[in-house]
Amino acid sequence: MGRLIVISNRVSVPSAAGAAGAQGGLAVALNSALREHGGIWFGWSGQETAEFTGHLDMQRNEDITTATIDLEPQDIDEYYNGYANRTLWPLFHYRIDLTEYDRNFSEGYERVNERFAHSVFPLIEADDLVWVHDYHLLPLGSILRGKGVKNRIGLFLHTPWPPTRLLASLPFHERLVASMLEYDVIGFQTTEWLESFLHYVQKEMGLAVNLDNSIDYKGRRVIARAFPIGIDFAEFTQAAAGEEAQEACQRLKASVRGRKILIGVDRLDYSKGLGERFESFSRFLADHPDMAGRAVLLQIAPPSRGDVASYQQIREDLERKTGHINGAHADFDFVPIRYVNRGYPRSQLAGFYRAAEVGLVTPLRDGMNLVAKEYIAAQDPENPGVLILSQFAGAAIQLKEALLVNPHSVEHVAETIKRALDMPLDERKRRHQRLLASVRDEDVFHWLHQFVGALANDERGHDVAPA
Ligand code: ADQ
Repeated sequence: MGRLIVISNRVSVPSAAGAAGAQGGLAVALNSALREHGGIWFGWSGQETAEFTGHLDMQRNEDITTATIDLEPQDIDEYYNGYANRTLWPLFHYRIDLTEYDRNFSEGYERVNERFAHSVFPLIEADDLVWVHDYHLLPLGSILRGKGVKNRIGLFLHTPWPPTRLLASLPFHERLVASMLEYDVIGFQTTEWLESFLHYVQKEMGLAVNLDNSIDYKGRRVIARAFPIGIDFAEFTQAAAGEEAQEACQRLKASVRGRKILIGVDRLDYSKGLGERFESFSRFLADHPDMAGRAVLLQIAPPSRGDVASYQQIREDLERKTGHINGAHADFDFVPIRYVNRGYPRSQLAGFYRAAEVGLVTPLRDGMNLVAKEYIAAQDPENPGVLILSQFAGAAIQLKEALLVNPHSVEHVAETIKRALDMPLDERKRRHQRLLASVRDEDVFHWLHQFVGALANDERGHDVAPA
């Protein structure tokens, strides 16, 4: 099998991103993938340049070779802050109210995808498997095909795939999806997103879907499948057992002086349901006066995409809400919500998870959600905490023994917090055991092998005769 050429919007090696904060799940997973396979990780450096030259900055860092390009300010505005984060991200998270349709955005998106293709093209050798990631780069495969790339090219989408009727509101949606059919493999986090995609292909494009979920299109066969992403379980459990984690766990526990801890860890994003979560916690405190002063919510939320107005808005909303709730429930020696806008090293994060009796993972919509899996991996199996998980996170399909909630229902979440805090040890252990098995068995390497296996498999993906 050839090398892997991984292509994603940003490139983030551990030493550079490390404790620095908003290191997304994608970064964590891809580092593990490249270490195992060798190859190159290509993407945007995060830097701007006055004029795009296509110059590649190649570096080798902790066994991983990266190649990055700089983009022009207009590219960053229109492609990254624009089409990716003001059009596709909200649309793919069912937030049509926040979705902006701007012709400059879509032109910038096309242009930057062209620029990515132009720069990565010389790096691709005959046997390489090309693996494109996420909503920033949906048309990249078809642009590479236009340049004559015959390699196997796969796409993995980390976000949900929206229902057909929502996607149909996107101008030129047909062109975007048709370009995706130039991949050999298209991977989704769950069968729910996969089914939405297949529905679109059938209803909007009039294409037939074969029994194995492959689609024959213009003489090629593309396979669409669900590949649920996982965490680096071994690394994470090791981090959780380490000294730094234990110290973080003890420090957090000491700081709450015997109170119960609920934890939330999310990028500051409107899709994560933070406002609803804070309100649910407030409702829980109001409904259970006996719990007043006895439970603390630690919400860690490093800011992301701060150049986009909806992210500035959610940040302001949450600050206001935190102040309001703390004002209503605080006492001279107690603040119910600790709201922290910074990143932590993974070992400390693991310690915080372990200290918490309840993990609150309540996104309104999420492709998968790795925090839910990290919370489970970090628990003490002899005295585990309880995971409260949104039914709208992709992870809910695998983590059925969590307490599944509707994050929009403040009452339901509030009641579920009570139930979690009251749950007897034997039930907590029983649920945790099953959750742990799933997080352990379907880890990031499982995901990697499944996807790369499907991508490398010529038998299932070979070209077919034009219809
Ligand atoms: P994200 O939306 O970023 O990822 P998630 O899967 O929860 O969401 O991953 C977040 C990662 O960032 C976790 O590994 C978490 O530990 C880390 N993190 C968050 N806050 C942190 C902090 N303050 N300090 C340090 N680390 C922090 C996207 C999709 C998800 C999908 C992933 C992977 O939106 O649905 O699960 O990609 O495919």
